[in-house]
Amino acid sequence: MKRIALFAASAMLMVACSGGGNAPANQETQNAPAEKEAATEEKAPAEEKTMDDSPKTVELTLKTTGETMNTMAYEPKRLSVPAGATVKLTLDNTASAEAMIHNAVFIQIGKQMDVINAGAKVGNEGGFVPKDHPAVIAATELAQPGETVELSFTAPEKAGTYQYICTYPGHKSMKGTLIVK
Ligand SMILES: [Cu+2]
Repeated sequence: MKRIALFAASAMLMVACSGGGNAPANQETQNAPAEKEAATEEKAPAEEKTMDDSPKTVELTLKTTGETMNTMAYEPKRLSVPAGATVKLTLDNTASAEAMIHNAVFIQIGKQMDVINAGAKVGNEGGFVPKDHPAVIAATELAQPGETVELSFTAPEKAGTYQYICTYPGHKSMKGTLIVK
């Protein structure tokens, strides 16, 4: 009880010193609108997203690493792009071993073997890519060891999980996940 009484006394002193307590009152009214603004700002990005029709462009580099069938892999194994974005992809084949010929084929999830089997029928001249296959979104040319190839494509409009795979014969262990947001 004594503490409360002391506190009240000192509060009254502060009010007296600051000339009627105007300063603290002003601070409170200034703070309140700022908080409201912050709350509105949080909602703004979602609105911008739906209102912004200008297509986004993202530039990505995908490397292929490893010198053997056992170690060959994509780096990174996960890519993320905005839905509907223009994707400018550079596929950098860092290998030097002869058998390390790779591509990157973006596909609907779960269709890896369908696309690989259809690609095998297309053969080397077609880069082992069945371009008209319904599960194929986009595909690079084959990148020879040490070579870099480029691909520009439009990301799916539908957010979700997709895949990228290498359709060169025997390379089914090469796969990555494409996240469309
Ligand atoms: Cu490959």
